[in-house]
Amino acid sequence: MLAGIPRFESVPPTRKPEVVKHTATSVVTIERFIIEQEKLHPEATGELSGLLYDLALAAKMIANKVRSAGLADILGATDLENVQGETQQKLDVLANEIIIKAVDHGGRLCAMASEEEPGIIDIPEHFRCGKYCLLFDPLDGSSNIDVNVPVGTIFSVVRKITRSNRGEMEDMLQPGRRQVAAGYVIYGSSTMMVYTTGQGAHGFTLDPSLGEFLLSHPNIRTPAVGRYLSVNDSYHGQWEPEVQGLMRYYRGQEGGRQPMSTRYVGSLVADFHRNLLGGGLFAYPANRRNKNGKLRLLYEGNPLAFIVEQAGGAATDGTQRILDIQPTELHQRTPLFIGSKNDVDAARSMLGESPRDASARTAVGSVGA
Ligand code: AFP
Repeated sequence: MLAGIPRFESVPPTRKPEVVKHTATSVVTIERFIIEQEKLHPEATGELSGLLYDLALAAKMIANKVRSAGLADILGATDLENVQGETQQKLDVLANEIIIKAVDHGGRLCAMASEEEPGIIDIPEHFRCGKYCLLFDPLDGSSNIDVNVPVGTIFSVVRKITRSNRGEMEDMLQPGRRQVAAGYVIYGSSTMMVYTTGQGAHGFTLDPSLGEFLLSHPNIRTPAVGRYLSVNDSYHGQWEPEVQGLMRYYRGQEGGRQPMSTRYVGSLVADFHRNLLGGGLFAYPANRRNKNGKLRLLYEGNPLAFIVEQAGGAATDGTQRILDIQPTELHQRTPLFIGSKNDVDAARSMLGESPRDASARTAVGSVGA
């Protein structure tokens, strides 16, 4: 059953608040919801709304491919490697193409960047350029595809800041706090798209019989204290001592916190989505081999941080808010601690101070549950 009634906050004073109502015969499609949100901004040109529809369409096309992955010849690896030196899965390549083709011609974008491509993806010459840049991870967690584990698409939208017609590197390398929209799609037991334009985080479930995303999770709020801890424990021996201490805190072995339950899919969108709805902390800390962790700031950290903050949660690299990091390169990696606010605060408290400062540890006991 579809839940709740979204209430829009800041509305222009001359207009009554718009309320999208669910009744037995009235459902709220993602298109309708985007239009209602756009009305809250009298200055809006519709370009961002158009881009979000295009992304929803791309998501439906990818969902379709993911669903039939075992039937068509699209499982398994290609003989290509992406820019991170990782083997590209066939569905990764397909999802990348689907997104590019869904958004390159609408006149809304001036440039794109994908986790699967080394540099900026230009808008073809014969298409008009718009004022937004799109950064995306077409299919995250793709090493899980062959074993039917949920995977996801993640996207981030920023406004062009340079005067050039086509987007430049400077446009792409903006801190996450400048995002105008961000979202993800999870291809799981159902397909869901969650997005924010800075007015809350809202979730839509794909109704396969209608082929439409319908509002199912308006105004998502994530619990302040998490139940789940999502981290790959096999790196324990490679973590710095303060990260090891933080994990002991989450497990209730130090600092008096109620122990968290471990849940790790190894597919970021799946882990993040569960924690967003149920409360939890996802961590991918730096380790001795990967000094900046594994996850990418622009395609994973920033969009998910924007969403989690809109839902009342937080995200840090351990020393600063993810959304405040000034990127220096497209494929930059970042340590990531993201999820329930009190649990992220514990990471800030324990990791932001000098590792050898004993008082840092005692301070943590007062944070969290
Ligand atoms: P793949 O896309 O190569 O499967 O990587 C997935 C991912 O980027 C992210 O979705 C997971 O949270 C993380 O890597 C898992 O990494 P570990 O296997 O090192 O735990």
